Amino acid sequence: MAVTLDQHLSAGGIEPGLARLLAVVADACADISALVRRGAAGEILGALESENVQGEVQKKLDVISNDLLIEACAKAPALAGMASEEMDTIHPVRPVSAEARYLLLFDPLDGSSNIDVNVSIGTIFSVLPVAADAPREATEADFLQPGRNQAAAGYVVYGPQTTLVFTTGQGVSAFTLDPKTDQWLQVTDAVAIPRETKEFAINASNMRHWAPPVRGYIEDCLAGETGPRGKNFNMRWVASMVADVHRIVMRGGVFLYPWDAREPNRAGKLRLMYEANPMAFVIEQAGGASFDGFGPTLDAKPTGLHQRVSVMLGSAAEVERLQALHEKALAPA
Ligand code: P6P
Repeated sequence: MAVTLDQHLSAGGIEPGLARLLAVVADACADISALVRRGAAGEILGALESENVQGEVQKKLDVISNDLLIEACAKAPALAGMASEEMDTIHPVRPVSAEARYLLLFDPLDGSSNIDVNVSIGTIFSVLPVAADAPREATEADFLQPGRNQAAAGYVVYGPQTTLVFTTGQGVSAFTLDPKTDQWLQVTDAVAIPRETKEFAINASNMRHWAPPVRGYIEDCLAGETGPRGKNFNMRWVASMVADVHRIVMRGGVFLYPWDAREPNRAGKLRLMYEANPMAFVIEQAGGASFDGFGPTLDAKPTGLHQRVSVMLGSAAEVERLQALHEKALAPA
């Protein structure tokens, strides 16, 4: 009989308030999975008139998923506040419990442009500790911590299977949702990303806009076995970060959404606090690496809740090669 998520969370080694919070997040994601699976039958596809703080048109399921997570997690005693891609400002939990220890950040439905065309999407979440003088009502400043501080992070991918992958800093575990019982059943508690790979994930239509280190790296991969890499590469791009990262978590690879010249004043497309940081924590805990063009993603010092960042993550050997190319480009001539 497979280990259930509840058994895994109560087996010890995870602070009880955090374990309870993770169980609440997982239950909310099981509800989101049921909604996603219904699709058009549930009259929940399509876009709203509204835009989120990113200026992106909101899908009905974006807002439904966001509200579902807020409502479910507000009841978790360990929570002092929440932040979401879909909300301009933080959502303090009121009244704050004496047991409040954590802040929860999430992208409730990442890849939502894929919803209406039935391609995998996902939820990404990050758990940060509250400041030492807690419990008190959370402020936005409490959230602006480097990803290295995370107490937990993970994602749920709503694909052919619904799979939860998360870490609390002691390795990475994966669970699959059994739709018959709504139970999360453990697939592995020791995810390990191969150091080497022959697969990269990037939106190649932006090639002419990339900085030289990224362009050089991809050109070397495309040159194949007769080029500097001495091996042929394969390319994947789902345009749903959760799906692309999950493939890398399960079989290796490298994912890039780097800075590009289309918006030179923007560090990247993806958001640091609730996309890059949680994914970087999972990837590092599974033996991979994550780089933001200047240093490890998890060391980036946040200046804003919705700030964007360049993302290069996955198999360690490839991320190290990208870091070396960036350092060489920055080195004095
Ligand atoms: P593009 C989805 O909108 C997302 O935020 C990530 O999930 C995904 O990796 C990326 O944007 C896709 O961006 O420019 O290829 O559509």
